[in-house]
Amino acid sequence: MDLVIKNGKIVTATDVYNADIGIENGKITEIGKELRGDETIDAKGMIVFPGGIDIHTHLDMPFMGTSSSDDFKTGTIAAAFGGTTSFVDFSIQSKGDSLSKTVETWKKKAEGKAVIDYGFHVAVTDATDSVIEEIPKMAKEGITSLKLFLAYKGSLMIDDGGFFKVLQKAKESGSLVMVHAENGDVVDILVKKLLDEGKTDPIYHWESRPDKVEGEASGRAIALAEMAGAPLYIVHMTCKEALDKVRMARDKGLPIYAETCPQYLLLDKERYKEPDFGGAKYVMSPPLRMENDRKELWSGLVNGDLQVISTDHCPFFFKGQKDAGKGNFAKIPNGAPGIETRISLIYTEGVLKGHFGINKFVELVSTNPAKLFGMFPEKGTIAVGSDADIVIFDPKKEIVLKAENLHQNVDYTPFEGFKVKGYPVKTIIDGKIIIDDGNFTGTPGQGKFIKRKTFKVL
Ligand code: DUC
Ligand code: ZN
Ligand code: ZN
Repeated sequence: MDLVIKNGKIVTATDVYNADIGIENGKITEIGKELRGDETIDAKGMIVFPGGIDIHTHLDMPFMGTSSSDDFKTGTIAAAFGGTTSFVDFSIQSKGDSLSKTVETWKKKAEGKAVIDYGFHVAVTDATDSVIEEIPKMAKEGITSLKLFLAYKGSLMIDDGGFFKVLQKAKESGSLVMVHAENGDVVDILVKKLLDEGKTDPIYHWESRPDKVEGEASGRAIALAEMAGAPLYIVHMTCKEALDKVRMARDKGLPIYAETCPQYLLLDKERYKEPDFGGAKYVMSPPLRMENDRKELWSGLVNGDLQVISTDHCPFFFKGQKDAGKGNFAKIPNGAPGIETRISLIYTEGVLKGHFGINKFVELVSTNPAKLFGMFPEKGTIAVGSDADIVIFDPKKEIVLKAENLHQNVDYTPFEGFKVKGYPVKTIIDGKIIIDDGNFTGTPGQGKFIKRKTFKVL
């Protein structure tokens, strides 16, 4: 065997046990006792779990007059430091472009740069008949999820007719439709009203996107999916108003899924009041919510109404990018970084603070994303035959998160000063150690495109 991980405690979504893992040609070939290989890692005292899978990222994305600041090299190195070994990024259709061209554009961004494995969703912003007809071809090429925005009027937003047509075709093709659920028409009116009243600070971003805007759009998206007989995945859920819609749908037995992100679990709207334009760091859509919403999200994870924790990693520099919105909150590029901090934050805040156990943690950050997005069982678990994408995690390692110590290409983290206990010390991708006790040992371009399978119910 090429590599053996010895003496670790293996954790999957279902099991916890002590065993060695044998790896050959990038795959797990044996799990047992007393295994021997050319190279050995002693994982005594460590937790060994399947690499994190982040199915919601925006690397090198043109948006709001600028581009997200991590490209496929910096963003994936940061991901690997944080224990994420695969991700699915959003390729976003420019109006007039075909879906094939869209995905090709994003593949070029990744090639030669990504250090972890990657897939793409395709975001449909212009649902013409020819674009709808491309959906089955996309699915055959491994692009088995589509994204629609019900917000960002005048740029990314799609109308209900376009949304419905995509849902119908996706169902036929075995693809999963993902939706950014905020009512873009209402947001547009509220933004104009606030600006007319001279309300320009970052806090008014929050006021322009109330929780009912998300609740309404979530309920509408679910109703359209039900009418099309299609499954639906709602991204970055933030609040009770929206979660209640998912709860009702799932109680009816509908295949409705939703994710949340660390920022919505751990931060709230008070952040928008940070002085010196500091609130701009948290300008993302949907916005941070109230304390009670955070509680509801934790309970949604525990009860299974939310199945995934992803990041919506979409970084912009505070100095040089976010400041485009000084004097007009609507010009602050929406988004925040998080690809590097997800795993450790959720272990600390979710497992150590007693919200859920370690199997559930693995399920939320790796196994469920792999299952819902057509990557299981090659990814998302530790089993014979699976890809050797593995994290060796020191449960005793304590770190205070600071932007200056992270690898994301951005000058802040929304989690500055958060104390975490438990941190990845080695990250293995395809059987290769690419993070080795704080050092990057991988090669840009080693990450491979993941041709994903069609959708299966969870
Ligand atoms: N929300 C963000 O905050 N950034 C990128 C896109 C999105 O929907
Ligand atoms: Zn979104
Ligand atoms: Zn997003």
